[in-house]
Amino acid sequence: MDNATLIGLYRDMWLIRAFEQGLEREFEKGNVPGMLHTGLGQEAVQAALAWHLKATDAFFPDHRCHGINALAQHRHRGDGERVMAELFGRSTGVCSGKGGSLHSADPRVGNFGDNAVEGSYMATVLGVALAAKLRSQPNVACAIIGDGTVGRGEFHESLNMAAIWDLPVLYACVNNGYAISMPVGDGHASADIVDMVQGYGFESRQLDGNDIIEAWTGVKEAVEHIRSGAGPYFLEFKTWRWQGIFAGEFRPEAEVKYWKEERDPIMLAGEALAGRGMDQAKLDAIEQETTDLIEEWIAFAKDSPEPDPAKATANVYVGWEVASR
Ligand SMILES: Cc1ncc(C[n+]2csc(CCOP(=O)(O)OP(=O)(O)O)c2C)c(N)n1
Ligand SMILES: [Mg+2]
Repeated sequence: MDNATLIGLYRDMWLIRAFEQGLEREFEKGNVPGMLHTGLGQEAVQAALAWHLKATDAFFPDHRCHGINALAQHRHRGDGERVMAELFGRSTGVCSGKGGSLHSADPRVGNFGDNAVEGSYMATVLGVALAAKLRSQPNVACAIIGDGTVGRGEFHESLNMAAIWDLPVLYACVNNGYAISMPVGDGHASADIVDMVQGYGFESRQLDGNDIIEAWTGVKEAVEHIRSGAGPYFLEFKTWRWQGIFAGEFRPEAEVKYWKEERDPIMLAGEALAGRGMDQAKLDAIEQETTDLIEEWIAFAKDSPEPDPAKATANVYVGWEVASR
């Protein structure tokens, strides 16, 4: 990886972290409605995916994917602040404030949205992939899923159908060690998800999800494979999320310390850049610039009007409006 790419990814990871930390702060103040699952600690996975996916591809984000949603919006439309406004439930949001965290979508940037039923888009992604294949488009349809999704029926139905129809699907499995507080090895037949995928007969690889160079290179190879028409590809990113899913969740103290202090993906990328001769002042400037940009996005969201109640049913169902409500 050349220096310019590594610096670009370092910036993207800081953008994600600043986005999530700003969001978390505002959530704690009561300014962000609904629930909040952050992608803190998993920035390298999202930055690597966002780098290689084009606006003409499709990705289905999971519940921790504000980062890739914001990066795609920022990169392809120049309006990342509209993802922030969506999370604040404001009319300027990408879904006019109706989507919030879990339903934030904008197909113009390739974001086909999440929903509250974990694993459901493992089925939907097949349709998007089949459409690309029938139209002979070199597009990738990507499902970003947590390790918890592996226990759902749709997971296996999806992998089987992608295999027999040779569909251009990229499965990006974020194995962060737990589904709520269930360790992966307790909830699934194998703690290494790639081992379970072998039987479907297509390419699969396990990557260090906290090493941006390994994650970026792995996604690059997978995307090139899919665009060439060679069929589906499964990537398992081994990583760890900083946030427990609820306050009472138990994870051993030594484990928390290890992942935060020794395996922070941004810290590791900073060390790699320092090893290539980049001075600390330049790294600090990237952190400051991205944090300042996110504060502008938060201010935009806060200054934006609440949605008009008269439009509550607009764009919910195609061609169906309840004007009287
Ligand atoms: C079908 C379904 N079952 C249960 C839930 C409740 N739920 C929300 S997040 C979650 C855990 C998901 O774990 P994982 O996929 O590993 O993602 P992580 O939160 O670790 O990133 C569960 C069980 C849900 N949303 N949908
Ligand atoms: Mg998990």
